[in-house]
Amino acid sequence: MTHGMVLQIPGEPAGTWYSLFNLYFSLGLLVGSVVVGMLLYFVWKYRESVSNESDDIKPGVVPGERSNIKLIMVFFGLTSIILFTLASYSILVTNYVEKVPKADDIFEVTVQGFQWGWRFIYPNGTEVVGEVVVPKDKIVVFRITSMDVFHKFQLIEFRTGADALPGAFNVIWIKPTQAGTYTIQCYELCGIGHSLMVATLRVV
Ligand SMILES: [Cu+2]
Repeated sequence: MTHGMVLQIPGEPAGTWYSLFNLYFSLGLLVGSVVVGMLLYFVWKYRESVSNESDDIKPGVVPGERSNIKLIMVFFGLTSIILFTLASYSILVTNYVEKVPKADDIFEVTVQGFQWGWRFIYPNGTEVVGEVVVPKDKIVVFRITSMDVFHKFQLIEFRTGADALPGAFNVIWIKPTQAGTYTIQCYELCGIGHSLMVATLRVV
């Protein structure tokens, strides 16, 4: 949920996804600032009026021995560190999101997608279509399948979801930390009623 520019994080794994986004954003901002800063500096430094008088750079002439191996190695090193950081953290986050965390008290709901709606089956056997109610501050697991064609079960605000396939179960998890009402939507074109294939996730 966004209210203006303030982002409300409803729980996990959305919080962790945002931390990954923030890492990419900060490092991208850093690299972008350096590149644009250097670009502007060189545009100023090697502008025509100066280079004609005091510098050996001439338009259309390749300069001679001007490479600075130390500077090149510094930039190579910094680039490697940045790329290694992004790659490692991306792998950690992906593994974290894909694996249900260990917990004593897991709330598990079975999800059946059908043309065109979502049916939820609670641990005690109760079946409800269109709305699922789950507890706050607990690991909630969704076992997702389909009764007909391919669908995709997506918890939009929680930034997670999985394909709903007939004859198979896909498992996702969330840990809500904010009570509220959230949107479930089918994310795979599944027929004429696809856009109406919404449901509500209520965290209490
Ligand atoms: Cu669908």
